[in-house]
Amino acid sequence: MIDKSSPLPIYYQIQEMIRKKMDAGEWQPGDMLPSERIFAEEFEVSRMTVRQAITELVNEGLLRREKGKGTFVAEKKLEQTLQGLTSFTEDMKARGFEPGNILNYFRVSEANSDTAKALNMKAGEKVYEMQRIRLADKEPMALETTFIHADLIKGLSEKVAGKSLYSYIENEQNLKIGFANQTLESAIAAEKEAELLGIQAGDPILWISRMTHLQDGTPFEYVKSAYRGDRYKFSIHMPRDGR
Ligand code: 16G
Repeated sequence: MIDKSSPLPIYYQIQEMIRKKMDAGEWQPGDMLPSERIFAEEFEVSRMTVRQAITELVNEGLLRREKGKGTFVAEKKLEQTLQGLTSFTEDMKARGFEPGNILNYFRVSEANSDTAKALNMKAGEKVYEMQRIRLADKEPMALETTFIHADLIKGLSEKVAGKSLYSYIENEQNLKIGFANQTLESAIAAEKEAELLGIQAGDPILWISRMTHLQDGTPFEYVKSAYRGDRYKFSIHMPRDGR
C-alpha cells in the first residue's frame, strides 16, 4: 500500500491509509492501532516515519495516545451550531444522545460583583448557584457553573437542577427565554476541571460564558462552562448580508 517511488512523502501515505481505514469504519473510535514497530515492519519504513504520521493525526484530534498503552482512534467530536439558543438537553436529544446530569452542588447564595454585573443586580442580592456535569450517553461533556437571578426564576431546587433548566423556566414558570450573548475562549484544564470531566490536567478545553435574557431583555442566567476540547467542535453559519 505504500509506494516508495511516489512523490508523496511516506508519512503522508501512512496517514492517508489510516484515514481511509477510519472512514471505512474498519477502525472504530476506541480501537487500538497496531504499534509503531508493527507498522514500521509492515511498510518497511523507519519508526520515525511512522511516528511522524501518527503524531500529526494525534494533533488533529483523530487519534489519541495513552501513556504505556498505545494509540487509539479518538471518539468523534460533537458538532454544535452556534446560531439559535438551545439547551443542553435539547442539543443532546437532537443528536440521539441520552442527556444526563451530575449535580455537584446547588445552593442559594449572594451575588458577588462579577455575577451582579452580569445579571444586572446588586452585589449581595439572592442568586441560585449550581454546578452540573453534563453527560451525553453517560460520558462527561461539559462542566457548567450557573448563576440564576432568584427573584426572576422562582422556586429552583435540587430537583429542578437535576433536569432541564430551560424546560422548567418555559414550561413550569411560563417565562419566555429571549436571547443569549456568549463568548468562547480556549484554555487548558486545571486539575479540578480535568477530574470532573474525566480528562487529564493540561488537556484542551473551551470556556464558554453565556448570559441569557428573557424576552423583555432582562438577564436571568450567567453560566460559565468548560467544554471538552477533544469531544466538541463548534460551527457557525455566516451570511455575507448579515454584516
Ligand atoms: C446549555 C447552556 C447553558 C444552559 C443550559 C440549559 C451553553 C454554553 N450553555 O448548556 O447556559 O443553562 O444549556 O440546559 O450552551 P438544560 O435546559 O438542559 O438544563
